[in-house]
Amino acid sequence: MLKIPGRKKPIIYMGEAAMSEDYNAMWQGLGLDLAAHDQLLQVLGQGYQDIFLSQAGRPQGMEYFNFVMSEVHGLRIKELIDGKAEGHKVVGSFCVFVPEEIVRAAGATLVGLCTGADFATEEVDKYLPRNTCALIKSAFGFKLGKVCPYLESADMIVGENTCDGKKKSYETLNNLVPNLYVMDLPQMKSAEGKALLAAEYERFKTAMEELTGVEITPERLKEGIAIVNNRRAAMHRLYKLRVHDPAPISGLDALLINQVAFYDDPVRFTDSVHKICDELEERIAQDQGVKPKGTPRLLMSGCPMAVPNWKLPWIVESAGAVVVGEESCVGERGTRNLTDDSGQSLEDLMDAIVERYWKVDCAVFTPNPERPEHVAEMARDYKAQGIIHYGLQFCQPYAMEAIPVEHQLEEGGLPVMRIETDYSMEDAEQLKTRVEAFLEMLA
Ligand code: BJ8
Repeated sequence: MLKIPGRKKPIIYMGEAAMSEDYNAMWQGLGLDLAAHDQLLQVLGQGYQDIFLSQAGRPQGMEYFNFVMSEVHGLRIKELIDGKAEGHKVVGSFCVFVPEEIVRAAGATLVGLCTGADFATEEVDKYLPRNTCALIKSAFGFKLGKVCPYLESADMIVGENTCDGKKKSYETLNNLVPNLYVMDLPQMKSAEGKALLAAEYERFKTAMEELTGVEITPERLKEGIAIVNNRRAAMHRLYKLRVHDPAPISGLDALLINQVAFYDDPVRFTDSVHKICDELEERIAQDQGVKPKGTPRLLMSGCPMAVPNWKLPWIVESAGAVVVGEESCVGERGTRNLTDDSGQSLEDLMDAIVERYWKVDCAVFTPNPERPEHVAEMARDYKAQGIIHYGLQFCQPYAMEAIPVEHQLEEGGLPVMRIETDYSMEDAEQLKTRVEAFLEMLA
């Protein structure tokens, strides 16, 4: 077991946390199936040990993120529940289009909902067609299997109309949860589309005020914007440090930090990101890296990777490469651009929020020319030698977009490997072979 300096209690990883009695009453109170939940935590704990803790040369600052992961179903949930007792509502989301600035302005907390692992698959098959992407199935699996304390703590669950799979599955989810709020989103970046986004954010603001009983004033909205912007700025600092060769942090650890951003307290998280950045700057000054200089550098692009979806970066980095950036909603697509906080009126600040989210280049938009440009820009900035386009099986938007993205990037001299996979480990060996062949081609 690891120990955080100055912390009396040793870190207990997810699997061991399940064995402790500390949180059982809390989990039971949330309606979790304790046996299934213990089983989930054991598997996740083991995966975490094997994938993350086995890495050599990790920065010291990762201990904080180890700790958050060790308590992601424990202490963090307790914090949320304690907050609820003081009147702070919890809002769960499946998409980076849910404007956290507004949630925070209403004194509530936004959390990402579990969508990165298969669970209760037989039950899920009763509700969703087999050819549904793993991310949507996962959300249902965690609900049906009663193993997600975030979902069960949420006072409101926001489902957004993005891809057809999500949009239609929310009709079914609505029968499984008592508190689903559906946010409509545009499909085209037209003036009408922007007006829809603005109207939906306005409707969401009213819904948040009703949920919390808090009036969203310009001052409160500015505060909300500042908290979220600070976290984004910290992530931008981290991303910039990954430009260096040798890479000061592994892609796996950087992905983990991106994932933790969806769960952790944003202010504490921001401080911890800056701390690890200080350490990485020292490493860079001494030309130290997690892998030797000249290690092949890859960019990942495509579908979001939610906790505990670590499969592909793990395969890539085990094959001898380093992932230097994520063009993903759990990565730069989700954090790119700050919200302008210079406005004084509610109207100006709400407009600024719309402007910021309007730039998110998710593949559900048609057309979506910004995305290949962003991928190319990131590949150049991070000095990536190749790009892995990652799509979840049955994800039409990213599968469709992968082909033009690949053509455009390859025309610009950037090699692309397209991978479609799911959350199972069945194709791990095959993926490893393909990744190794891609790396040989880059050499
Ligand atoms: S803004 S990427 S978080 S929608 S993988 S469920 S697209 S079929 S997740 Fe996403 Fe918001 Fe877009 Fe980002 Fe559908 Fe594809 Fe499944 Fe997906």
